[in-house]
Amino acid sequence: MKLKQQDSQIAKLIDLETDRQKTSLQMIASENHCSPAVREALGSYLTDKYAEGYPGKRYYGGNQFIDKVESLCIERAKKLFNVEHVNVQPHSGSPANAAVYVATCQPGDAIMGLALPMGGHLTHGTKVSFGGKFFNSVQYGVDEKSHLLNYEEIEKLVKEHKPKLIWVGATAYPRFFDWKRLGEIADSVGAYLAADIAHIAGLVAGGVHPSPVPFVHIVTTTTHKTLRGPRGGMIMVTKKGLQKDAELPKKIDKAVFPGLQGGPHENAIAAIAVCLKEASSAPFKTYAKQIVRNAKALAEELKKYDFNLVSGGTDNHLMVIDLRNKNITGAEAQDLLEGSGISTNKNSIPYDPAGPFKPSGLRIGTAAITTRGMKEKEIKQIASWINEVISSPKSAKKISGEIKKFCKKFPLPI
Ligand code: DSN
Repeated sequence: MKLKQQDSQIAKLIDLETDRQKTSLQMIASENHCSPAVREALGSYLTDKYAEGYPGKRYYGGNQFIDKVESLCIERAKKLFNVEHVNVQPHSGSPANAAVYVATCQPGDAIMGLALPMGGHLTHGTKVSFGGKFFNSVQYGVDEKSHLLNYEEIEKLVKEHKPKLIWVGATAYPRFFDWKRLGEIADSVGAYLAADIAHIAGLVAGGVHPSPVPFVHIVTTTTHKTLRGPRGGMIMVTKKGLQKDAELPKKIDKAVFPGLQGGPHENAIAAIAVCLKEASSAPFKTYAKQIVRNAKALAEELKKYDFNLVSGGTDNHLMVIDLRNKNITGAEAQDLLEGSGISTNKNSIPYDPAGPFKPSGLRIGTAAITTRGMKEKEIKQIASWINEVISSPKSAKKISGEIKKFCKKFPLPI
């Protein structure tokens, strides 16, 4: 029976959400629209199968095809990111990062990561998350003026605390990372260096963001942001990681299963495999390039309207607007834009005087609108809408009508 007949309430809500996505602009930097092929794999019969264990070593029968799916996914990830070992079972980014802690640290060990209010991720040692609860978490920040990672501070803290594990990665950092320098800093105390490339994985795959692979031991990622797959996570071990610790692949696999998870979501793994095939193609490289072009174009347009950007611009798919000169909070701007059909999220700016609940910033990304085929010309229009809504809130309703019309020209992948 089809969903509509079986459960009209959920069918209706799915229709409404689909319509919301179709008729508005998704500019939350961590979101994207995956392909119909990815969605087909995700909705396949593979969701019915239990496959605890790994290819060739399962705790259930009937995994002859599942093994092939998971192995293919692993091989595609190894080739795309040029790494030695991949675990594709983490249900998402946080479980992937949890497994890295379990594989490399003991409770109470010193670990380091970029502080959340500076653009870092919850799992990189924030007090309220497992990294901060179970480990001795030392947080580093960005330079107050340039908003770039404060490499001198990182080096000083690393020498002082000798962490077992150092996280590099972010949810709201618009600039490249100096992977080489970070590698040298981690090596100086023998720490594991883990790059969390969740936001930039598609850009790394597309060759428009430097890859951390030669300089770090471990790479984690989600699969649904710029990589444009289903919701999921991966943990990769690099050649440098193997040289540091030949047991690392085994430790990571054991940490994921049986350490933290039971049955893997093989439908999601099949969908990740599809997305990795897509991300290896020439059109994906063009897509990744366009994401960055669009982000740079948006940053320049916004600056013309006197918006201040954290670090002054962007190298990747996102930017963070410092709204203080516009006399509006991030939450207010988010709500106003939402009402006009532009979906973004409030975000702290570095050294935010307003605190995390009413932050002064707004994070905007271009991955999803680029998937819909929007380019520099459309970016000009979007920037002008953003400016109009924020400087004249009454215009939100009128703009929402314009955006609905505009969106019709840029359908979601069908
Ligand atoms: N929640 C993701 C983001 O929005 O960046 C990170 O996990």
